[in-house]
Formats: sequence, C-alpha cells, structure tokens
Amino acid sequence: MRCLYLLFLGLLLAVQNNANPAVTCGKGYGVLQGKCVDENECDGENPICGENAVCYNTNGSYYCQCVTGYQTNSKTVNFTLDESGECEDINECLDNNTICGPNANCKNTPGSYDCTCNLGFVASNREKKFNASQKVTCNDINECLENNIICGPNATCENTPGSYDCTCNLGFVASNREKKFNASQKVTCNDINECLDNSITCGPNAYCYNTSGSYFCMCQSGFVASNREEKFQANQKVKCNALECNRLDSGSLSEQIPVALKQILIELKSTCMQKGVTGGEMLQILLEALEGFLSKKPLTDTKIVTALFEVVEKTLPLVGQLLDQSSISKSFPSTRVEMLVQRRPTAPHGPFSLSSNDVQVNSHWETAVGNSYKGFASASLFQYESLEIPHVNSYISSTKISADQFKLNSKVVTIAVTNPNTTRLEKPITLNFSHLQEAERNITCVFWDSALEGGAWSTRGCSVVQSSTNHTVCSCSHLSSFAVLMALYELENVFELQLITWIGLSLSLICLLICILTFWLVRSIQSTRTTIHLHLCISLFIADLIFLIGISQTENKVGCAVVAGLLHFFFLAVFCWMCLEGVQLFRMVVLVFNTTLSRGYLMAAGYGVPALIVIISASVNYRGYGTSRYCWLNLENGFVWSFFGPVCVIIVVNAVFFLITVSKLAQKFNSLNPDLSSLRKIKTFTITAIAQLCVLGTMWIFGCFQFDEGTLVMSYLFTIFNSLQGVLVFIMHCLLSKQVRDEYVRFLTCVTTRQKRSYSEFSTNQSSKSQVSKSIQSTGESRI
Ligand SMILES: *[C@@H]1O[C@H](CO)[C@@H](O)[C@H](O)[C@H]1NC(C)=O
Ligand SMILES: *[C@@H]1O[C@H](CO)[C@@H](O)[C@H](O)[C@H]1NC(C)=O
Ligand SMILES: *[C@@H]1O[C@H](CO)[C@@H](O)[C@H](O)[C@H]1NC(C)=O
Ligand SMILES: *[C@@H]1O[C@H](CO)[C@@H](O)[C@H](O)[C@H]1NC(C)=O
Ligand SMILES: *[C@@H]1O[C@H](CO)[C@@H](O)[C@H](O)[C@H]1NC(C)=O
Ligand SMILES: *[C@@H]1O[C@H](CO)[C@@H](O)[C@H](O)[C@H]1NC(C)=O
Ligand SMILES: *[C@@H]1O[C@H](CO)[C@@H](O)[C@H](O)[C@H]1NC(C)=O
Ligand SMILES: *[C@@H]1O[C@H](CO)[C@@H](O)[C@H](O)[C@H]1NC(C)=O
Ligand SMILES: *[C@@H]1O[C@H](CO)[C@@H](O)[C@H](O)[C@H]1NC(C)=O
Ligand SMILES: *[C@H]1O[C@@H](CO)[C@H](O)[C@@H](O)[C@@H]1NC(C)=O
Ligand SMILES: CC(=O)N[C@H]1CO[C@H](CO)[C@@H](O)[C@@H]1O
Repeated sequence: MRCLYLLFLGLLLAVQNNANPAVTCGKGYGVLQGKCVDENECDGENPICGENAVCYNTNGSYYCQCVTGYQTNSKTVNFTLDESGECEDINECLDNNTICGPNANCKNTPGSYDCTCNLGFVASNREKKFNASQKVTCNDINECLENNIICGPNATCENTPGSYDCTCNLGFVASNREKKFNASQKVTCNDINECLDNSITCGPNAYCYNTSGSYFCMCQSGFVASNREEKFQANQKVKCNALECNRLDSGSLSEQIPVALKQILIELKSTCMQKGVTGGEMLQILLEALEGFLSKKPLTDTKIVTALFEVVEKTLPLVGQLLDQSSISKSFPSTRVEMLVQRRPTAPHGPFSLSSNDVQVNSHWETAVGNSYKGFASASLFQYESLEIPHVNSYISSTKISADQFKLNSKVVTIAVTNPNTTRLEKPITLNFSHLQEAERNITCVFWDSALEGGAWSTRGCSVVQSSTNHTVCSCSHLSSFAVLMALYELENVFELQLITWIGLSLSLICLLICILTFWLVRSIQSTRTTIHLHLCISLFIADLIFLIGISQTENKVGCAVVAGLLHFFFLAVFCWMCLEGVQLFRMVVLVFNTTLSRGYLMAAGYGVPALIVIISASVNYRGYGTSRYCWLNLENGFVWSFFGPVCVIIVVNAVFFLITVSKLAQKFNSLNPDLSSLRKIKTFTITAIAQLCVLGTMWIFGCFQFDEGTLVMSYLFTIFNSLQGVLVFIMHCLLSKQVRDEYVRFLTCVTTRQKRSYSEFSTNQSSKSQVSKSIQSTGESRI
C-alpha cells in the first residue's frame, strides 16, 4: 500500500515538471531544453581535483580519486570537493621499511619507489631496480669467484656477505702489514725469509733454505735427519745425527779380525758412505755378506766369533738410523733379523717386543733410547740360525766350566739398540728362548763376554727367570757389547765318567770272575759262607755285565725294560746274599750247632725274594722299567722304591744281625775259656761283612742321587763305587783271607813249577788238601 502511494507521488511530480518549462535545477545540474541535466564538473578548464588525481563525474556530483602511489593527507584515495583534498606521493620506503627485502635499498619516487640491491649484492632477476611485487631477492656476490685474481698472487680470497677479504698466504706478508686487505688497497703479498726469523731454528748440523712462501731445513752432509726426510721444518723437532760410518773401520774392533770379515766391513763402510743409502740396502748387504762368511766353514776361533758379533753389533744401529720403514724383517738361511724403529719428535716409551720363531725379546723403549734421545730409536734382534761356535769355556757364576760340560741349547742372538750405553740397564730385558733339545734342568742363561779369554759364555748379569722343557726365559741387565744369550744344559754322559765306568766295571768283572772261580773250585774253603759269597759274586757279576752293556740301550723300549728288570733282580739278589751272610755269621756265633744251611733254603732266600719283588713290581707297574735316559727304574711316582725299599729293609735287618753278632762275639771273648782262633776268624768275617755292607749301601746312596739329580760329583762317586765293588769283594773275601791267599800261592807255584803236570792231578791234589782244611774248618765252626 505504501509503495503504491509513493509511485503515485512520483508520477505526480513528473507531470508537474513537464508541465512547467521555466524550471530551476539543483546544484550539479544544468538546464538543457528545459530539462535539468547533469553537469560534468570534470570537464572544467582547471582540473578540479588537483594534480595526481582523476576526476569522476557522477549524476549530480563528482569525486576525485588519487592515482596509484598517491593519497590524500587523510590517507584516503577518494575525495570530493567538499573535502577539498589533495593527492600527495606515498613514501613506500617509510611506510614499510622491509618492502625491498634484506640487503636492498629503497628509494622513493613520485608515485612509486625503487629497490636496489646493496653493494656486494645482486638482484635475483639481474635488474638494477625492482619492486616488491616482483619477488626479487638480493643475493651476495661471490667476488672471489667472479674474479679469481682479485687479491693478487700468493693471497687467498675469502667471500663475506656483501664483500670479501684478502689474506696473504702462509709465508707471505702484506705490504701494508695488515692481516686483511681488498683489491682497492693495492696491497701485495711479499715472501718472508723465514731463515732470518729468530723463532725458526733448524737445529745443529742443519742448513735453512728460504723458498717462495716457505723454507726448509736440511742436514749437513754426513748427517742424517732423524725422521729420514731430506727436508724438514723447525717445528718437526727433527735432529740431524752424524752417520758414524767410521764405526765400521776394522781398527775400531777390539780384536784382530780375519780377512773375510774385514772385507765385509769394507763393503759395509763404502755402502754407508754412499749418499742416500737406505737401511734396508745396508741390511741386505750385511746379510748377504754374512751368508757367504757363515756358510763357508765353522768358526774355529773364539776371537772370530767375537769379531763377528762385533761387526753385527756395530752395523745394526747404523741400519736402524738409515731405515725408512718403522720395522723390517729379513730372513736368510743362516741369519735372521727383526728390527723396530721409532721416529717420533718425543722419545718413545713403554714396552716393545721382538720375536722370531725361536726367540722372543721383551724390553722397553727407554732401554733402546738411552740417556739422550736422538729423534729416533731402533731395536733389533739378530738371530744366527746355525752358528757353529767352537768349543768354548763358560763362566757360570764366575766359575770356569770347561767346554765339554755344556752345550748350546738355543739359537744365538744379538740384541742391538740405538742406545750406546747398555752395560747396565735400568730395566732388564727378557728373552724367551726355545730349546734346541728338550731339557728342563741345569739351564743357564749366558752372554758372549769378549773380555774373557778372547770370548766365552758368561752368566754375569743374566739369570734364568723360568725354564720348562721347551723354553727358557732369561733376564739380563745389560746388552753389553753382545747381547747374546743361550740356554745350556749339562751333558749327561761325560766322557770321563764313561771311561771310569768301562775300566772300573771291566776290572770288577775280572775280579768277580776270579772270586767265582775261587769260591767254586777251591775245595779247602767250601762252606755255607763260601756258597753265599759265590752267589753274591755271581749276582754282582751278572748285574755289572748287564750294567756295562745295557744301561744306556734306551732305543728299544722292551729291551730296555728287560735290562732294567734284570738289573733290579740282580742288584736285589746281591743285597739278599749279603743279608744271608749276616744271618749266617749270626748263626755261627749264636747257634753253635747246625751252622750249615740247606742249599734249597739259601737259593730260595737269595734268588726267590728278589724274583718275588721284581714280579710284584712288574705286575703293578711294568712301565716303570726303563726310562728315556737309563735302562733303570723310573724315578717318577716313587717306583724306584721297589728297589730302594727292599735295600733299606735288608740293610736295617743286616745291621741288626751284625749288632747282635758283634755283642755275642764280645761276650764270647770275655768268657772264661774262649776259643780265640775261631773267634778271631769270625771277628774277621764279621768285619769284612760289615765293610761290604757299608760299601754296597753307600754306593747306592750315591746311586740314588746319580739317577735323580744328576749332579757331577755324585755321578763320579757312584760310578767309582759301582765300578770297583767287584774289586772290593775280591780284596775283602779273597786277598784278605789267609786261606785263600795260600791257595793262590799254591796254585801259582803249581802253574809255574809244574806246568807239565796235567790238570787232573793238580785238582785231585788240590781237593785232597782242601778236604783236610775243610774238615778243620768245619770242626772249628761246630766247636763254637
Ligand atoms: C572511490 O569511489 C569509487 C566510486 O564510488 C569506488 O568505486 C571506490 O571503491 C572508492 N575507493 C575507495 C578507496 O573508497
Ligand atoms: C611490507 O612489504 C613486504 C614486501 O612487499 C610485505 O611482505 C609486507 O607485508 C609489508 N609490510 C607491511 C606492514 O605492509
Ligand atoms: C613494479 O614494477 C613493474 C615492472 O617494472 C611495474 O609493472 C609495476 O607497476 C610496478 N609496481 C609498483 C607498485 O611500482
Ligand atoms: C707466489 O706468486 C708467484 C707469482 O704469481 C708465483 O710464481 C709463486 O708460485 C707464488 N708462490 C706460492 C707459494 O704460491
Ligand atoms: C676495502 O677496504 C677499505 C678499508 O678497509 C674499505 O674502506 C673499502 O670499502 C673496501 N672496499 C671494498 C670493495 O670492500
Ligand atoms: C751409562 O749409563 C750409566 C747408568 O745409566 C751411567 O751411569 C753412565 O754414566 C753412562 N755412561 C755413558 C758413557 O753415558
Ligand atoms: C715363551 O714362548 C713360548 C712360545 O712362544 C710360549 O709358549 C711361552 O709361554 C713363553 N713363555 C713366557 C714366560 O712368556
Ligand atoms: C747345574 O750345573 C752347575 C754347574 O755344573 C751345578 O753347579 C749345578 O748344581 C747344576 N744344577 C743342577 C740342578 O743340577
Ligand atoms: C716340547 O716340544 C716337543 C716337540 O716340539 C713336544 O712334543 C713336547 O710336547 C713339548 N713339551 C712341552 C712340555 O710342551
Ligand atoms: C726469500 O726471502 C725474501 C725476503 O728476503 C725474498 O724477497 C725472497 O725472494 C726470498 N725467496 C727466495 C726463493 O729466495
Ligand atoms: C542520467 C540520469 O539518470 N539522470 C537523472 C539524474 O537525476 C535526476 C533527478 O534526480 C533525474 O531526473 C535524471 O533522470
């Protein structure tokens, strides 16, 4: 309803206008053909909106709009006449100070702005100017890459954000003495003469050379840099050491040396004097020369051995000084070398180890360096694979021991180090030697002492740390002139002992044979005692014979065991018969009657008891018979007591019998009516028997040590006693008995005066006589 009313009102107005031609129009309108039309204010003479604005006509009015980059001072773009505004340039650079982004400069322009990259930066679109809408960034220019000679020669360019720095290279200094400069400063980098610099010292025996940008040090001729480099710098702490080739003059050795060695020395010295020779080359020459020398013939003189060791000892430190590698290992048929070299600015310390297959050496670098460090240190192990050393004396604990008592049981080695003063080491070196032959006892560590009779093995300063069957560890407090060490062992079969055994046993056997014949054939002395003597002699004879032939027949194990068993049996039998003699004497003194013993009982006691012992021993431990050294009872597990046990028992029993016998005898002597002649006889018998017991008993006490400890004195005592016991039996039972002596005299006169007589006559004569004496004796015995 309201709309309709308004419409009506509108129509009414329109009709009125048309109807009235003299009309007046409102502001902003003009009259045209009686009509009010919009007046275009923007068409006027003077721009109505002012500069930098665009005028827009509207129905009945207009408005001004500032062009881009402009605005009114009330920060609006549109304004009308009423507002009477004016368009002013916008300062984009002030409005937004990050509008250009980093490293760029903003410059306001009328209606706009320009971004330009700072010095040292370039726009990503490579244009000089840009604006924010272009999304351009300013990037650093790498001046060093754009122009690689920007800093000039001998200088280094370093790019910085927006710029660059030039610095002179090491060894050059900028002409303006500043650290950093740039091309615009016209600075040059000049070479420094480091050799004039006091802070740089090449050290003694070295020259300094100035080079473009640097310098180097060089040893004077005749000197070798400790790091083996030709040129070095002061901060490397290199030392120039004299190369003492003169050490190789043959005159510097302590002994006159053979021509062959002299030639080796001359060759070595001329090699040493060559410029630029290396340790490896020198070592090769030494080893090759020694190869010829050692393979030719065995060394016959200790002085040659001394000289040989000395040559090696003097050459090895030179090799170490000239060696380029830090270690070298060379092996020839007769020699072998292991060498370690340290070339550090500071002295090395701590342990090191050198080893070949046969010897391992443990020492410390402190030992190899010594009191003054030369900038390098070397240690070498020189091994003689098959050095044939002449028989030389040994000084064991300052006692001279002749050559034939000891034998080399390891490879011979020389230890040489840089340190020239090795006569008393602070830390001893240890050497672990492999044995050439298995040996556990009497091992000695020795070194070659050239001060002793031109060269001999000596134990001074060396000791055995530990010794097993196959190895000996030695410790020595010096390397001396020759640090040669070896293991020795006592020879088991010394020739003299062998000789004594042979002569003594042969003598024994002859004597025992005479005894046996005497006791067997001479009727006049037949009695139970004689039977006992006879069997004692037979047992001893067989035992000695087996001992002589079989004691060292160790090759055949079974044979050896049989020999050991037989020895066991017969030596026991000797003791049993000896015991029986004691029993018989006892019976003679105590049991006046029935002094003859049955042969059966005697045999059973004399041979049965030993047989029983041997059978029991063999069945308990048959392996106990025969050892690797002797065909005798094995000393391990106490098996040998199957011999010593019964022997001890017998000796004790015998001793008891003798005591009783002697006391009874004394009683009888003190009795009212002593039968002096027969008592004296028994007294003699008893003394003889006791003497025999003592001899046999003592012998086996030594024998105990002989087989067990193997010391030389015991060996000699045992051998002498053992060899001569037959002789002793002969002396005691035959020569000291008047009866037997008479028989011998009779026999000898028979032989000399009645050679033509037949033996049968002699024997009948003999037997008839002995019959008489026997009856005398038996009555004598039975009377007691
Ligand atoms: C200015 O006026 C015009 C016309 O009325 C309009 O289109 C525009 O949006 C205005 N601008 C501003 C910034 O007000
Ligand atoms: C300033 O200009 C930069 C680049 O055009 C734009 O990213 C930023 O938003 C502007 N800051 C202001 C406050 O207008
Ligand atoms: C930015 O620069 C471009 C190219 O020169 C131009 O077309 C544009 O109008 C400029 N914008 C401003 C806001 O100045
Ligand atoms: C120093 O510059 C000169 C001239 O360019 C050049 O011959 C010489 O090799 C440079 N020295 C070094 C150490 O770079
Ligand atoms: C060069 O260095 C001088 C002094 O430091 C400085 O004033 C100058 O701006 C630098 N020139 C360039 C290109 O970096
Ligand atoms: C050798 O060493 C010992 C002990 O280290 C020292 O007493 C002696 O002076 C040294 N001799 C030489 C010649 O350097
Ligand atoms: C000695 O050397 C042998 C073999 O190299 C080794 O078996 C043994 O243990 C060493 N002995 C010692 C005490 O180092
Ligand atoms: C080793 O031999 C030496 C010299 O002959 C001797 O003095 C020492 O007693 C022997 N040692 C042993 C355990 O046999
Ligand atoms: C010693 O060496 C021999 C042969 O090399 C070997 O048969 C034996 O078992 C070794 N003995 C010991 C105790 O190692
Ligand atoms: C080393 O010393 C400097 C300063 O005295 C000189 O300028 C250089 O020319 C010299 N360099 C050489 C290679 O002799
Ligand atoms: C072109 C145009 O629309 N003109 C109009 C302007 O305003 C007057 C009255 O306000 C109208 O009558 C015109 O028609």
